[in-house]
Amino acid sequence: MTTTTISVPDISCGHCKSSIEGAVGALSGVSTVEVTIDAKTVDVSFDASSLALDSIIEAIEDQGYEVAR
Ligand SMILES: [Cu+2]
Repeated sequence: MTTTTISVPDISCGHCKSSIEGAVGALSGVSTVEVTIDAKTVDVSFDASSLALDSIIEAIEDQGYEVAR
């Protein structure tokens, strides 16, 4: 299992948290996802053999957020 922290500067409220956690959590291969609103980060644990980090980033971007790469 791979754990990574993705920085998403646009995160500002509980709506951001639920939409990002919902989108990333729906990806097959994701074990856990937690958005920390104050830190504007997304902590993700996922199976890197079945899911690429880019796919996680795309899922966040599809929700309308820019990811700091
Ligand atoms: Cu928000």
